[in-house]
Amino acid sequence: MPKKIALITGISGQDGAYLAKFLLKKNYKVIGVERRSARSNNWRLERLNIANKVTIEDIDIKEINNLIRLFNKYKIDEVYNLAAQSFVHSSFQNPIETSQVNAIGVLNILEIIRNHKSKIKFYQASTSEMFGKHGKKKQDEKTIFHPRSPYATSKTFAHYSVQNYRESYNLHAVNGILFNHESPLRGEEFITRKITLGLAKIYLGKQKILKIGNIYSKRDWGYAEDYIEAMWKMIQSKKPKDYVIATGKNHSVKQFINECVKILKLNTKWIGKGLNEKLINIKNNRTLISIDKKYFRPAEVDNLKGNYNKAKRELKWKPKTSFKNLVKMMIESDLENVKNLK
Ligand code: NAP
Ligand code: G4F
Repeated sequence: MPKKIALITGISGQDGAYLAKFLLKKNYKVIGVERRSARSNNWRLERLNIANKVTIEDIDIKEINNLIRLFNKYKIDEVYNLAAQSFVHSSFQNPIETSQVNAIGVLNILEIIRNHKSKIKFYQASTSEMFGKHGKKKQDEKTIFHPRSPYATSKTFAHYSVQNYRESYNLHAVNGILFNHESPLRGEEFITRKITLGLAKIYLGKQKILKIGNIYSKRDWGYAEDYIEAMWKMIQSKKPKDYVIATGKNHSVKQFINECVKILKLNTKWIGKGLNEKLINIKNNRTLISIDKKYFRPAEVDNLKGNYNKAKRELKWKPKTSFKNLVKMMIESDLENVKNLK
């Protein structure tokens, strides 16, 4: 039987790299879409030892003509659209670029699939950020969206576009509403990795202080590799539907820091309030973490916690990695990274 062909946009990102590894194991031929850049950004594929096992095509998903040529070049079975300007903070500074990629980029691909003769399955990387100011204890597929950033509004446009193409043109298109998922391959700008890398550097004497924003916002943090399996299961199901993927538990940024401190066995305490709150080293009174206004967002999503019951029931999916193990895995990986820094 010929190999199934999967197209992953955003293959150089955290999820793209893990998904490529997962699909290669399942014997897919993997085509990866990457934006051309002066420096190679394939470090994640290299870390996973799969850089030479995937075919890379240099394409920006904002450019429909190049995408059309790509879909004519390969007989694609499944598309996983993970490409995005995925950093919420940046989306406030670059709302138009964010929307061109996250909203119009998705429409470009949906249009191509609609016009294609063969049945191509489509997965869209939707997000819990769409829930925003939700007012619910837990969020599920029926929770009303209240997006709070240009990132979230652009993703909400894409989410509804997927539903609309499914209903209008019978596309096999699904939205995975994934809550935050992290790993040692997470980008350094996101808070979990910023903390694990920052504290690893402080622990090993390579940095003095870490400055961050709102430590009281809460996220439902899961492990990226667990969530990749859910993407694949979603696209395999006979009837295309949307699913929430989460752990059902959440923690604040402060709790994430406290867990790291525990693993590193640092003797610390929090002092002060508001912008003056800081984490200090009890031994020498030195500040390890302080608050900087510049990392606050014009509008915050205070609290996210997902209800993944539908995925559990229909896809037989559930998260495997606990919060504690996730933090441990990330801090241990960053201690190694920092030790190897030149
Ligand atoms: P990520 O590490 O930031 O990866 C995003 C990828 O998109 C990168 O490879 C980036 O390429 C690529 N990209 C950006 N703009 C592009 C463009 N115009 N054309 C082609 N490629 C482009 O994000 P991630 O954490 O793996 O997340 C994957 C997807 O899931 C994203 O759509 C994100 O919004 C969504 N999501 C993530 C989470 C999470 O917690 N991780 C949760 C819910 C949803 P460069 O390397 O060139 O920048
Ligand atoms: O790690 P974050 O930047 O992730 P955020 O904004 O929740 O978005 C991530 O998860 C979404 C799923 O819900 C994805 F769709 C999206 O692509 C991305 O992967 O921030 C998490 C929280 C926020 O409340 C932020 O205000 O941490 C708070 N935070 C506090 N100090 C900080 C900082 N975030 C960052 N990045 N940097 C800080 O210094």
